[in-house]
Amino acid sequence: MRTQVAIVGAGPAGLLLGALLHQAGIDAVIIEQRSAEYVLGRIRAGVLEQTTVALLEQAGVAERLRREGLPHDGTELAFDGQLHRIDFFGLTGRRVTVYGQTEVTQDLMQARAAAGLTTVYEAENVSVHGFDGAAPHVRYHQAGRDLELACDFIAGCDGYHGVSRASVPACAIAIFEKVYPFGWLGILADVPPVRHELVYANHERGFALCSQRSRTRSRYYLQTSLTDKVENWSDAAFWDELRLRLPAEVAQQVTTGASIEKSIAPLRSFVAEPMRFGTLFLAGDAAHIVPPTGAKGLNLAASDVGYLSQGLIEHYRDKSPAGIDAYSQRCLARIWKAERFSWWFTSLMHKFPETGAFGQKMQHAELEYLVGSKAASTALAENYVGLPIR
Ligand code: RFL
Ligand code: PHB
Repeated sequence: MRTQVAIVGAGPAGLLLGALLHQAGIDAVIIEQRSAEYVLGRIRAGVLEQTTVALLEQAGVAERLRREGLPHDGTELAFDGQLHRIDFFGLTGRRVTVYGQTEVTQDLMQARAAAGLTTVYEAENVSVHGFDGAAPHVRYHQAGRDLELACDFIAGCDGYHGVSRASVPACAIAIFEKVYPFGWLGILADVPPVRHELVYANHERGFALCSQRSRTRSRYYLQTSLTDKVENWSDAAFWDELRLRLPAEVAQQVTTGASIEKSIAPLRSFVAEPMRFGTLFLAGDAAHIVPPTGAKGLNLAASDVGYLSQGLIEHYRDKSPAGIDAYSQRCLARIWKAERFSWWFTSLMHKFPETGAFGQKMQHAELEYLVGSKAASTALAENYVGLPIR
């Protein structure tokens, strides 16, 4: 088999890249190691920046998002038993849209199937080759056969644990990493959200987040220790702990119910530089991870493939290497700003075992400054709604 762009991984980065290239008449095949059902079963991000929505529009997959996405003009911060609203729209003229990663993935998969584009699911032993020379290709095993996909370019959209970044010689790549001393326990339940907007709570028992997927489906998170296990948390224990970490007026309004999904995710900041190696390009979680506190992971994956599709379109249509040559630098400029914001927001909102009383006073002073100063609130709002794509 031969294609112009071989995409490894059918997460949001790979699927969106495939859709953007298809709109431009560029041929791409996606190779994914899991089944479509497995990919759709992963519950992850829930907040889209306007730039992500614009890319989904450009890819021709925003029809349901326009209908079902919930526009949010702000968010609430909770500390000291009080709620403080950050008015994104008033401060920046921009808003975010609440629409689950599962829905984005489903819309992209459906559009791909309707257009008759090839996605190989359940490919085993996927490996990438020849990206430092003239004959890049992807090898994989399926239904008892060894197969090869020849291509002009490889897009490594295979997430943090993928094969693409791991195939780059260690001497050619620089890794920057910070691991946080806690995780997030998440629960999904078919109950109406407690507030109209998201609530980020700093509490002495640990961070809590009230998020949502729709008017009838809620997503809640609790900061947990790294050694904690999902099995230790009954639904009842989760709801009790959540209510303890929220201001009384919010806690009283929480509607509880049976969980549909419950999982613990570790928190990490991670960047691999550069993001291009010959004809191999890394995009999304394959190149960087942010802690989820700023809701940036999915949005960065989208902006990466926005830049990559532009570069590839310039290569094929205008015969210009400018876009693909600038890819890594353009992505990284935006990524590091989102890394900084996610690290800062994580540091502000969580209980850190090692900071002690002084660290807690600093957090408190910063929270008060943040909600009391228009300049500080604007800096939060501007980063949360998403920095511009240049
Ligand atoms: P994905 O979604 O991980 O998709 C990568 C795809 O590549 C496949 N794959 C391979 N395919 C072929 N060959 C191989 N060798 C392969 N190895 C892997 C995988 O099966 C998968 O289908 O990366 P992508 O597309 O870059 O998208 C990034 C986003 O998914 C990610 O940034 C966010 O979901 C991060 N994230 C969250 N972000 C938020 O903004 N808010 C959240 O609440 C949030 N929760 C999360 C998250 C990420 C998590 N991970 C990675 C463990 C919760 C979790 C648990
Ligand atoms: C989510 O709804 O999953 C979500 C929302 C906001 C975040 C992180 C996760 O900052």
